[in-house]
Amino acid sequence: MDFNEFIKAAASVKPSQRQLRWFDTEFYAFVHFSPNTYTGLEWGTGKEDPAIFNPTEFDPDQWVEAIKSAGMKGLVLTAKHHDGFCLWPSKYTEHSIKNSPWKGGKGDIVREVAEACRRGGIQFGFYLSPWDRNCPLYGTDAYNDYYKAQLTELLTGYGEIFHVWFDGACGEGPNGRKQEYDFDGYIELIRKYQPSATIFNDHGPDVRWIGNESGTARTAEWAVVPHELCWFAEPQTNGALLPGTLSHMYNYDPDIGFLNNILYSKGLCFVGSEVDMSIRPGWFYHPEEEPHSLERLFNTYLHSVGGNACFHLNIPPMPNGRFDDRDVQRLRELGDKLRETFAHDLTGDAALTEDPLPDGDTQRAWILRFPGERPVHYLTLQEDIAQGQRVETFVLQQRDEFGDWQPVYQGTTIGHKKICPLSGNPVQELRIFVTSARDRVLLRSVQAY
Ligand code: FUL
Repeated sequence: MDFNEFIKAAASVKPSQRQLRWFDTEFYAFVHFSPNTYTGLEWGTGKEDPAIFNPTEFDPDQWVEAIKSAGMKGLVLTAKHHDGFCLWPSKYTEHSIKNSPWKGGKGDIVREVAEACRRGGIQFGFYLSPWDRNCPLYGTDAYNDYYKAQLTELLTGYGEIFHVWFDGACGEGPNGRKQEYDFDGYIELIRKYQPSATIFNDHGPDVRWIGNESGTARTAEWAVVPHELCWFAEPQTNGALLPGTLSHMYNYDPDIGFLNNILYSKGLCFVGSEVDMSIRPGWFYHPEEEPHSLERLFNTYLHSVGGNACFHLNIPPMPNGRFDDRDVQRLRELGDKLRETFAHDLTGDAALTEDPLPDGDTQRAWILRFPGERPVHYLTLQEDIAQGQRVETFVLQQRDEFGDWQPVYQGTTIGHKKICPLSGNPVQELRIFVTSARDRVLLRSVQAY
């Protein structure tokens, strides 16, 4: 295999249907709710008394309404966090809401949230923490069976699931033992019962962790990554171009997917990244905390959804089971800001024509011409990633007073979506110049706001 063949193979690593649907979801909510909501902890001990869990004003419709007001299209609930407490009446443990005072032990939070999502027209998913500080089986093979039995309850009893979230957290259980997780077995079960659900994990198979919880995305974000990082995903290329071994790589490395790394990878796979962050400092509710500023959340949106990733934003309910009014207000403000910014696409009456270049494959350029001058604050580009992710670098240009093209934005990757902030000064023509790519560049859309 020569260099060109290798790069073309990398450029045609493709997402599955479920990954394409996940990318189009773009922005969805996380909800962290457990005994921690009542104790103020972030990681429960597993010894909490179920009697403390009593959300007397629980109102999942209020959650769904607030989530929708921000423009989010799904909700992922902590069905079980590290403390092992189940928000549904699992047959396999007593450590659940069935021993709480809420609804006399007859309630099911997972069911009510799933139904509220369906009523509200958003997708539902769950987080089932593999780390369990309550289950006495933890640290033995029998725990994997316990975990799979719980997974099966959630996969078969609550309708369609869009996203299943696992983290890699693996601490000690109640007996001081650590667990070897049977992720292959968990994944097999999810594929069996919910084949269209995407699976999040540090190492794939479908979606990977961006590498931090502060909402920081990379300048260049690749969804085509070494199998050495995402070993639960299927490799789609066969062998490395260069001898040697890929250096150790983890989710928080800055250059995942870069050329200098992938040349040493024995197989590349498609795994997009998720930016997960809480609206407040903690994942669980702490009354003294305030929601992050509108500006910070809006910027995180621009860098995640607009940076070839999805944005998974957590909102923690209060002990009474409702979202805090401060969070509800911030979500509404964020939604208003996003609607105001991206409501009116200016390309409706514009012409997009190709500006032929000698290479014409890995370098392509288009000119976007408006009938008159338009104030463009954001230009949004999408690659047709169903065919693979290809663009390495691009530049946006505007004509100067002599009619020559001058750069106004320098970009790296595009992928599912790139949102490029511009000055907002009136402009009649913009040139999109892809300066390097791994194979023929295919755009899915160009929009201006
Ligand atoms: C991590 C957990 O340890 C945190 O408590 C939180 O749930 C975060 C989203 O994932 O792995």
